[in-house]
Amino acid sequence: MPDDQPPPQPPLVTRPRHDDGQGAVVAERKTAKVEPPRMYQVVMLNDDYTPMEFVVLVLQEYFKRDLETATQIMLKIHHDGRGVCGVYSKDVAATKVELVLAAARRGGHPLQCIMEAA
Ligand code: TYC
Repeated sequence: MPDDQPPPQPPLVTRPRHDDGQGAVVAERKTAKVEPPRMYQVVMLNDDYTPMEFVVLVLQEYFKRDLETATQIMLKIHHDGRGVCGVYSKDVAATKVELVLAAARRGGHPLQCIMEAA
């Protein structure tokens, strides 16, 4: 299903109901199935220039990680090339990416951050 589309409506069914003696027919819609919202992981990418301390600060500030967890995530990114900072609804993930990129720009670092469907 494309991402921004509302979920498809179930078909309208018409069936006779409450015979009121006048031949009334009531159209009803079966209860729509509600899907849980899609979630998105915010992924940070490694580079050779952004200081490790800056990445740890970003993980603490924008992803609410404690120092130890932030350090582990930073080292994972450093070694594997990428790492998940957190998983959020679409709007929250997009905002986090913007905030991280803005902070990196302000600091003059090439840090890259993306979001991916979880
Ligand atoms: N590789 C960087 C360094 O050695 C550290 C780093 C970690 C950069 C994670 C980006 O997302 C990143 N200074």
